[in-house]
Amino acid sequence: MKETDTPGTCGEKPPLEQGLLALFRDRKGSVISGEELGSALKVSRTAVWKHVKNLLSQGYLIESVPSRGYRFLAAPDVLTSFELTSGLQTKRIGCHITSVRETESTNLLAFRLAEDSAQEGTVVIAEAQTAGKGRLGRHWESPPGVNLYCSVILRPPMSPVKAPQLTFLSAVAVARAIEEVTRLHPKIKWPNDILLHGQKVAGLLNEMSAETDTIHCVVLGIGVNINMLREQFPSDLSQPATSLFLEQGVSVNRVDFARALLTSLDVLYDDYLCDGFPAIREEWLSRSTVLGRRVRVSFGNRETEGVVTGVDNDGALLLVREDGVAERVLAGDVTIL
Ligand code: BT5
Repeated sequence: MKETDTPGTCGEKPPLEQGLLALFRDRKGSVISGEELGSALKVSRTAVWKHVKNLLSQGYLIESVPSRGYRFLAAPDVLTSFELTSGLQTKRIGCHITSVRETESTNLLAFRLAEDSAQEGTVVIAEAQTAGKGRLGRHWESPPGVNLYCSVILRPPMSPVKAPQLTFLSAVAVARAIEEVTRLHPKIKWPNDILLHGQKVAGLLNEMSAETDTIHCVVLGIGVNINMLREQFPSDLSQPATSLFLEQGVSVNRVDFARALLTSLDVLYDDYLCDGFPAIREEWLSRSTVLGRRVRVSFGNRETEGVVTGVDNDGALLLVREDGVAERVLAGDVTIL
């Protein structure tokens, strides 16, 4: 795995600190003497102590055991590429991680990297967004240090008409990650909301750069409310919202969540490239809040109502209206009636 923390970023670590952390990780829980650490890193014991102090000031918990050495206890819950890549075993997703303290929108930054020929699987993660994007020019509230804001660059060898299928893939990946890290059971609301007890906990914004038959890149934008507090939500949300913390009453380690998400995206994307959309659609439908329900879909000043019978290969919602006419809806906001 490669990692970068671009300038003005979180956790840009000098090689010595990285080396120290790697040694601590290998022997987590045991005491390692300053002498052993120093000779492994080819520096003096005083230099080891100086770097341990630096790590302590960054929030790492390292115990000094008198006349024996140091014991690594825990890493801080910060989304640095260094923390995210340690222990991440994926084929494509996270092959390169850029983590920044703050950016306008991780999707924008990911597009810039993609134009600069970033590899498939490159991930951009920010601790905060100053202009987080929702769909149709809407805003995504992105306070620092509590949530996950990430964008993943894909370059699937397929026609652009299939790109909406990747929104379904990312919805299933988020749902699986939530189930892995918490005891909660999320539901998916077409097209891009993840709900807990009917309230929005995550949103997806997938964007693409393509020509007629070729995808240059797809950017999967994923925002998950992890430890966000009630008072951090704006009062004018279009639908009720929540966070994992608010639903389970216990905070969630964001690094663990991010690793679980990147891993589930990796597995699903690999399956998708081999076997196509059917299995993802099945899982999506089994987690859907709308299947079999009467809904209203609005798009601009157009509205339609009907009972949901499924989704098709283009990601369109299939409805049967009250007059028995079947409809295919490609975009819009759903209200369950
Ligand atoms: C979405 O749009 O749900 C897509 C959100 C995608 C955010 C991620 S974060 C990483 C990546 N980088 C970006 O810049 N974006 C992506 P939409 O369905 O249009 O929902 C937007 C609406 O949700 C807003 O108009 C608000 O009413 C509400 N909202 C805003 N912030 C929210 C939050 N943190 N949690 C829940 N609801 C929110």
